[in-house]
Amino acid sequence: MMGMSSALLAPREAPDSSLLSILIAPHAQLRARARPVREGDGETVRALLPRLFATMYQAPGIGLAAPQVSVGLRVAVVDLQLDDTAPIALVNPEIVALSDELATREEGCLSLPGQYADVTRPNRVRVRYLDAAGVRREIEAEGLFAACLQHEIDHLDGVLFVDHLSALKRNMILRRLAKEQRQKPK
Ligand code: GNR
Ligand code: NI
Repeated sequence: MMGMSSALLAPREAPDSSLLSILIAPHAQLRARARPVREGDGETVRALLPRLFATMYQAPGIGLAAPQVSVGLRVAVVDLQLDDTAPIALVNPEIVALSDELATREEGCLSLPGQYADVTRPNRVRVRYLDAAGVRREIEAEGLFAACLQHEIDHLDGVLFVDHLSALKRNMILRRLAKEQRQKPK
């Protein structure tokens, strides 16, 4: 109905100014190596983390890395949004161990919207990082959680999930994405 902006004439929501815009491939900033967070970056990181979470939830996604929102720092957030999982902020994350056991699962990426492919990675991973308070932590993850951590840390190194595919599949996905972005200019 004309003028029926949302359920029961609720006021139109204001745009959320904390949302950051997500870069879409191929963008050079998605291929750059992010630099480590250092002491002087505390305020930048404190301001960035809530915006990364808000942007990830709005997307919606289960992870988001700073380079995807044009910030070249080694920062990412992950929230699988399942029953027994908690949101996690990762500053300067490092993979300290990977399992020999591999797992294949379908991945997507907010920087390659609408594109999905089966990616094979180690099924378990151990990651060392600083949390939002700057406390050094280590986590062990498996399954989807492990895939997501590897996917986010890849972003910090300029790597996208399609880089784990054959050149044929990678190019097919990148061409399809380019075509879809052309059809739907924003
Ligand atoms: O939302 C996302 N889903 C996902 C599924 C399987 C493996 C990794 C991911 S991460 C992705 C969000 C994203 O692009 N993070 O960088
Ligand atoms: Ni991604």
